[in-house]
Amino acid sequence: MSCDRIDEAIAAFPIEEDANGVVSEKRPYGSGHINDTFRLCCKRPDQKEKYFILQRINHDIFKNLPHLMENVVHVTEYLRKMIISQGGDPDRETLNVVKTRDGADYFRDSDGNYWRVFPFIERSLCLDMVETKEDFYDSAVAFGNFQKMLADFPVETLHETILNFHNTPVRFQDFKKAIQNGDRKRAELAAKEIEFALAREQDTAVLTDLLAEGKLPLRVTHNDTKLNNILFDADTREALCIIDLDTIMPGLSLYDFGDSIRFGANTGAEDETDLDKVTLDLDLFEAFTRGYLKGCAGSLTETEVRMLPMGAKLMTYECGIRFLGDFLTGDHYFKIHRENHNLDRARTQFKLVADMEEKWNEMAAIVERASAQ
Ligand code: ADP
Ligand code: GN1
Ligand code: MG
Repeated sequence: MSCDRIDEAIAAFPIEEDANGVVSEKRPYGSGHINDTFRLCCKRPDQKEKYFILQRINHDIFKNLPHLMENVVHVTEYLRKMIISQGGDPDRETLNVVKTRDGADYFRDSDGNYWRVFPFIERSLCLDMVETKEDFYDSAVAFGNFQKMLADFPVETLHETILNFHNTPVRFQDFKKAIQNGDRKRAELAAKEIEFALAREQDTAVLTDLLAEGKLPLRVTHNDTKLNNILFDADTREALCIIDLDTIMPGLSLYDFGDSIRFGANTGAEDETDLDKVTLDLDLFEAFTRGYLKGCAGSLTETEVRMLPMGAKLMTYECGIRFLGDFLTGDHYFKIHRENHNLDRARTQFKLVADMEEKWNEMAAIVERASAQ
């Protein structure tokens, strides 16, 4: 990752004054697939350290940075007030945007890159895989509660940062274009996966059709609810703060539920190469379902609840065709760290979809039991 302009970016924010120290370390941080994230350490005269997150926002993917940052600021300020009114700690329970010296929400460097800064939420943990069922349950309560907190947010003020982000039929069309225009050799290597994906076209419109028919409500949703987009309190191990707010947009609750299951209820990693390790853990599915219903506190409609398994399957399938489409067209969207990385990722998603299809009745029974309580 090139970070030529990182010093120019650091200088644009008053972080040394805020921290009363000097930036003594800057290092790449986290395992996000989209932005370039750095952790900055400021050392004070008394040797104490204060950290910040500096991010170069991916403007190939997010085309309108002012709109994106307007969403993030608007939502975090809204959450901040709500957390204060509920007696919580607004410096730990939501992200807070650090303004530039000029009072702006982001900085544009001389190469045209966009940067932003958040105070680093200290004494927190970020997990790339579920370690305990309790953690996953807590994350579910937090994501459900997040949606509930934003229930009265003025949705008309939110910009759509990526059009049709979870519109699976549109994603399917994009995938077909990727097959047509993509690399022939890669398509041969992925022939089985392409066949798997094409065979499921009939599923793609289930949720968007229900939305169009008015049978599912549009809500303010996060849209990228994987486990490493939530921080846990390192002391209490409770879910603390939901991060990565770039895709907050009007959406379906099923997107948030489904994406969490896709990532967290997988017994293997998102890029596991041994597919025998990749299955849907029904215990984790149950824990997340219970937690999410609790966090949403009765706000989900009967149809939303009934569609939870479909949310899980479609979000997993959709992510699979996105990874595979990116593989076929040369890996320009998701960061990769090895050859065929996006193909490996697509394979895990499709293995998980196949396992969900086998466990469909059990998933439905779990949802029914959880919602009856
Ligand atoms: P991406 O869009 O690339 O996934 P994220 O906003 O999710 O970027 O940030 C990447 C990682 O950086 C997160 O998974 C988390 O580990 C860490 N992170 C981001 N913001 C904070 C913060 N304010 N405090 C602590 N860690 C953070
Ligand atoms: C990306 O930014 P990150 O790594 O949290 C992607 C999600 C995918 C996810 C797959 C803006 O999330 O949609 O589900 O990778 N974010 C964007 O791990 O496309
Ligand atoms: Mg992230």
